[in-house]
Amino acid sequence: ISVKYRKDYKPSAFLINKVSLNFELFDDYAIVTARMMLQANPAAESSGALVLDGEELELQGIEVAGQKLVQEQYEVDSEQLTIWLNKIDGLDYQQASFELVTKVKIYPAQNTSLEGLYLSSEKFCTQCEAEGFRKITYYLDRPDVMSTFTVRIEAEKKKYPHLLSNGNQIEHGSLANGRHYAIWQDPFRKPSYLFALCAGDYDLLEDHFTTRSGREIKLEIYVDKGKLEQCHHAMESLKKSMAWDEEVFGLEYDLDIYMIVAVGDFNMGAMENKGLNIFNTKYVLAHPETATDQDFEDVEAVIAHEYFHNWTGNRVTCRDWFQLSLKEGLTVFRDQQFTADQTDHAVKRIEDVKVIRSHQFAEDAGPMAHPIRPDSYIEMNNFYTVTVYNKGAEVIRMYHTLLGTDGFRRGMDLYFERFDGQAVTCEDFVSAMEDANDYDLIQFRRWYSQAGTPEVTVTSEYDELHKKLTLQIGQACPDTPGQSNKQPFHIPLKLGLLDKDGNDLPLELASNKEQLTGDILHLTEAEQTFEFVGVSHKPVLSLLRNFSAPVRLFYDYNDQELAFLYAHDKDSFNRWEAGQRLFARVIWQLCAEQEAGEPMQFPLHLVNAVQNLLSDESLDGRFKALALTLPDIKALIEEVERVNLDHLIAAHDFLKRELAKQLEMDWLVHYQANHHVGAFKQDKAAIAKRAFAGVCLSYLVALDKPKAYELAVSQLVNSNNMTDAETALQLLMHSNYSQKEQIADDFYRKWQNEELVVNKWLSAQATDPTDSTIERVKGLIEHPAFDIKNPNKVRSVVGAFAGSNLPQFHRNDGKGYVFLAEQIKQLYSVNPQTAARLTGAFNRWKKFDDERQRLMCEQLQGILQLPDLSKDVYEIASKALG
Ligand code: B3K
Ligand code: ZN
Repeated sequence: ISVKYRKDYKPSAFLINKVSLNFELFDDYAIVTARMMLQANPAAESSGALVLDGEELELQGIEVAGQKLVQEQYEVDSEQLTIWLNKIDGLDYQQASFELVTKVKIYPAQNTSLEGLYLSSEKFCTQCEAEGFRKITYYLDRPDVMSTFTVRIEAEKKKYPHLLSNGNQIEHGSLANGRHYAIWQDPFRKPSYLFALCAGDYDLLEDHFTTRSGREIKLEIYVDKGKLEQCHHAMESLKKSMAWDEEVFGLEYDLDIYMIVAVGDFNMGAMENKGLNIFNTKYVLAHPETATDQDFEDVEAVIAHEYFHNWTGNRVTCRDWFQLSLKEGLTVFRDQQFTADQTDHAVKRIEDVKVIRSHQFAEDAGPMAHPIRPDSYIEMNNFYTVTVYNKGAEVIRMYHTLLGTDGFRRGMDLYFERFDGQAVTCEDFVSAMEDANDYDLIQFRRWYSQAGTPEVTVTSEYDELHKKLTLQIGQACPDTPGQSNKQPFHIPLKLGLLDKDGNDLPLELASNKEQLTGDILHLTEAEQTFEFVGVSHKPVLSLLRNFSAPVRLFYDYNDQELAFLYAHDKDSFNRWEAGQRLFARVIWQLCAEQEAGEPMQFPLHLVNAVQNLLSDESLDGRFKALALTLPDIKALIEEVERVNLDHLIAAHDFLKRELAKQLEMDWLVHYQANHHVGAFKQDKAAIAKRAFAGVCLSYLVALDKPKAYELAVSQLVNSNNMTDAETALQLLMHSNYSQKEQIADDFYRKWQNEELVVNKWLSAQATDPTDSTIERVKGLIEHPAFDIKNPNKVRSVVGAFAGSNLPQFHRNDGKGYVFLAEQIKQLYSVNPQTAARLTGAFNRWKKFDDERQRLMCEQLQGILQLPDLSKDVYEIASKALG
């Protein structure tokens, strides 16, 4: 098992100027012939050996410069093909380009890893990022080797009427034996990871988009037969994304055609292959009867994300995989801004921060902690992480905060001007931002090199006499594997000082005025003192507004201040945040009471705070839904060194139930006012009402009363949309409702032919926190709806159980851990990537009590003993054990 290091980067010894691929597809195998023009790289040391990547390929022949190679001229092992160029007569590879032709045989029908070329419900498709192209043909499979591709595909016409690849189709025709072919040419140079091929019999939705310079682009979405009705939202989302990128970033689409193919078996969400995106069906198909409002938003966001990659990722790509955040952090930021523009900025911000707090903070504090630009990896696929993606997006957001919208745009413009058509580094991006704005980002660069979540501690002192407010602010970043003694970060801390009516007081520093720009305080040192003058009276502090940096903020708020911010802060994010802090405080207090052997006491001051928010007519329903939802247990776990999980869960449940009881009438009134029966609408107002009604219903169901169950059952049975149906299904499945088995059976019977809905059914059961779930989940694995080869199914059952069912996964008897390990064992050789994701559920074992730690480590050790363990799972399990 070998480790790859960022510091070892060397330019490729050879370049590929152009490549033509010929695919002869058959049901049980494929022949791939690759013809490429190679050239020694003038920027690299020359060598007589041409080393190509290739895995799981049956080599059938090699020719160099027209000569068939014989055995002494090359060497093949399980990962590489080495050609001894200096043993080829008359070849002056240092002076002139030369042609290489290879022919290989591969077996797509047997490829369960879903990487390379594989079959998914009788249709061929590919997934090449990060290093899957080497499972298709011998190649220099690295992102800094860019080439133009011509692709010929031939297959049986009846079974595979559509033959697709990147770029434009330049030719097609019929062949003997019922076969046909198509030839595609992509005029843009690209790395192999952006290559794609699809072949099958699909339904096709066609549309077009006119760019602002007047070019007409063909838009095509290919889906499984019978799913056309579920594609319209994806198409609308694509057009919106195209328009948004022109408007906000001045970026136009470059080819004449943009295709999306939806497949049911896919390891992740989607893939941005040039001109031919391949998507998980989950992020294409959406119809109100089968998809929730959240699904609609997710489809729109992923369509946008992949579309935005055309510039941030494809036109300008990564030099090496350590630079992944160059394209991913930036593209996530872009899709977040897009979604905010389509929906609501505050709501979107809160949702994004929830992901950071529940998942990224955990990763950053655990055994897999890595900077957004990692320094090393064993398996690159393990580094498509919330850190690289979501913390990466937070880092991009900080440029936006520091430089402003216009400054950020200037930086982006310069980035494209300098690097279009190239494979570059994060450093290149920073320097474009820096140069376009004449702004010093020396210290800011530490966000790329240091892992861990910075902790910012604030204390304040108000001087009534001189109308001065002094803030003492410290920052520190915990050690992470392989990194200690971190340097201070440049942290933009957005803040407000609220007067007693909730208005923002003007901000002015007594000295060092450059440390404050607008409402952004620049933290740059381990300890700093900021003196604000002209502060007319003692303010309430609103700190880290809009979550202006991915840090943990410590400030000793009291309950009154939090309630005040919850009611008045002009920064909606911090309004939500104040509520979360208020709830969290209560939960930790309830834990302390249990620790002390005392009964839990509900603090009545919460009733008023919640009631005020509940009835605030000026607030958006989605915001209210978020502000009334208790903090996620996963995020709470990250607030403490070690957790007594049983107490935490009991406290969380207790608070939910008490709030439900104390405000029973309010929940009911608001539920009835917002739950809509009648014709389905999906405008902003209707979506907001559904979200708000859903949270009200969740409190009602927490009462554990027949009347409340009746409401949920009636919502489920009478709903004409999946948002209401899924909310009710989950609430019932997670409750003590006596007839939930019946509910589950009816739901399945109704939706058994809609795979994506069946997945909701699976995960609603897998996340049931009650005791019988473990047995039920074992049953689900045997259910005909389950298929271990399908990652969506695995995520819906095993992923949901281990990731979102804390009470049952962390059962005292260890059965939850045994179950997960058992599934990893079944999966690691079938699909290493998905198995590795599941293994990550053990990463936070150090947070728990001794007995749970022991039980989790036992399973991790067992996993490490598995024969022929994939390096994907090995990396996660071995790092977890440290
Ligand atoms: N770039 C792909 C992710 C590829 C993951 C490879 N294991 C999707 C995306 O981020 O848009
Ligand atoms: Zn991406």
